Amino acid sequence: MLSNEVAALLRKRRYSAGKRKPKFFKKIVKLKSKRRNKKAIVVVNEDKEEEEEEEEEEEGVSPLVKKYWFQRYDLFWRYDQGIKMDEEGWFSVTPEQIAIRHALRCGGGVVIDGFAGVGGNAIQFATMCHHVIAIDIDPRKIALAFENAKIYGVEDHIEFIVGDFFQLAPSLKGNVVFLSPPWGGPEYRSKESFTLDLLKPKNGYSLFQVAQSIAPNVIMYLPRNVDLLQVEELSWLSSPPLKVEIEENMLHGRLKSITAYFGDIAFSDISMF
Ligand code: MGP
Ligand code: SAH
Repeated sequence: MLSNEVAALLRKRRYSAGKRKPKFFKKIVKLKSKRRNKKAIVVVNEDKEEEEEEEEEEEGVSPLVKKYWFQRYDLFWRYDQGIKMDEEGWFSVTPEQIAIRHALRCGGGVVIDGFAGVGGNAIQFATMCHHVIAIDIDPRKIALAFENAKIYGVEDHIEFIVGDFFQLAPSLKGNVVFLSPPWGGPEYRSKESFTLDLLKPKNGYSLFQVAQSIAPNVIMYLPRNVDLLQVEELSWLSSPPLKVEIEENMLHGRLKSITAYFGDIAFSDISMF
């Protein structure tokens, strides 16, 4: 059903664009059906010159962003309705199905998204009728998140704040703090084991302790190669130790990332508040 709808969207785009050659359309459909077994790039390279020309012309994507652009409907199902990203947004945004899962787990109340980026998570929290406080240090990210939230019709459910999460923390209170900080770029994958000191702008221990001062429940979105023992140890930073649940986020049969739930939200069903 998903792939039919994507194909329909692509068809619609092709017809409305008018200038597209049927060949391009055919290639993209082929790409959609093959991308899960990683043959997508091979298909594109059959006619690399034309494909790159089309992408640059229509999307302005850089080589770094290209692979994420191919995943655009996984990132935002409504991508074609005007979703806007910057480079960091492309490689950091939480894929929509994973963000929905996070939002379902919260159940209700006030959710503080301390590192909101272009809004991938904040939008889904708001869609589930939570009151959301979305913070990002980069004003451009907040502007993009606001525009993207409008596409999902949830901009009025989100309080957007430009600021440093660590500086704002003493003035914040909520039910859940959601943390998806920078991991140091896509190079995070080169580490055999991603230790919590590699998180930016502060290490995972400081980050977790600050979050705990705001809310009894903390969710951390982490690299798939994160040191799981260290993640579990975070729960020992409070007394008595918090419950902790670690979830592997699979997308199209591949491990994308890890989510750790701390507090009563761990092992909870969807309506805890
Ligand atoms: P990825 O490993 O860069 O992509 O990021 P992919 O497609 O799994 O790469 P492949 O070549 O191994 O197939 C996977 C997911 O991690 C992204 O979709 C983001 O949700 C998340 N992510 C990646 N980075 C670099 C960050 C980051 O710095 N911060 C946050 N919060 N999330 C990130
Ligand atoms: N979950 C987001 C992606 C977050 S990427 C999404 O789905 O769209 C991490 C974000 O943290 C970046 O946008 C970066 O600007 C922001 N950031 C970095 N340092 C910060 C700080 N000290 N306070 C708040 N935001 C910060």
